[in-house]
Amino acid sequence: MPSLQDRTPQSLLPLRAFADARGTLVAIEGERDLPFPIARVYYIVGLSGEARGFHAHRALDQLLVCVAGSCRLIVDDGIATHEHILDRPDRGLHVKPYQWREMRDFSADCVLLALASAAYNEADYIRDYPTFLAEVTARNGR
Ligand code: T46
Repeated sequence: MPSLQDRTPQSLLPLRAFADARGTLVAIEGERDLPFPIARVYYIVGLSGEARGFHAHRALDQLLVCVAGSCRLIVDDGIATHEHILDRPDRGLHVKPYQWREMRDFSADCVLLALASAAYNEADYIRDYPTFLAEVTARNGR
């Protein structure tokens, strides 16, 4: 069985925000603000409204931040599913290995930033839900 901690719904991680009369600067350092190094940055823009994701990663950790606009993130660990609204540039969600994710309900101005722990590797993706469940079940020894 997964540990209790693994099964606890994730809360959004507060990020270091420096606000003054000019605006707000948000700083994120790998291994300081996040429990993993940052090896890759990508962002998703121009969203059509079609949902994205529908996969899990075997080893990748990521922090997802809606730096503009909002979206809904659905995270499924094979046991429970949790929904999160990302709508603040100073809050991020740590999405961990073996968490199936779906992103939906993007606002027209949504910019979704991802900070990832490793370089892009298609072999790290599980894009088939039955395979995801089988691997999670095997990992959990169920
Ligand atoms: C994730 C969610 C939150 C690359 O060539 N390099 C990259 O670093 C990435 C992330 C993607 N790609 C290519 C692979 C595909 O041909 O970009 C194309 C679109 O990727 P994908 O369909 O995987 O996009 P999403 O939005 O479904 O998923 C992405 C990330 O891939 C994924 O790791 O967790 O955002």
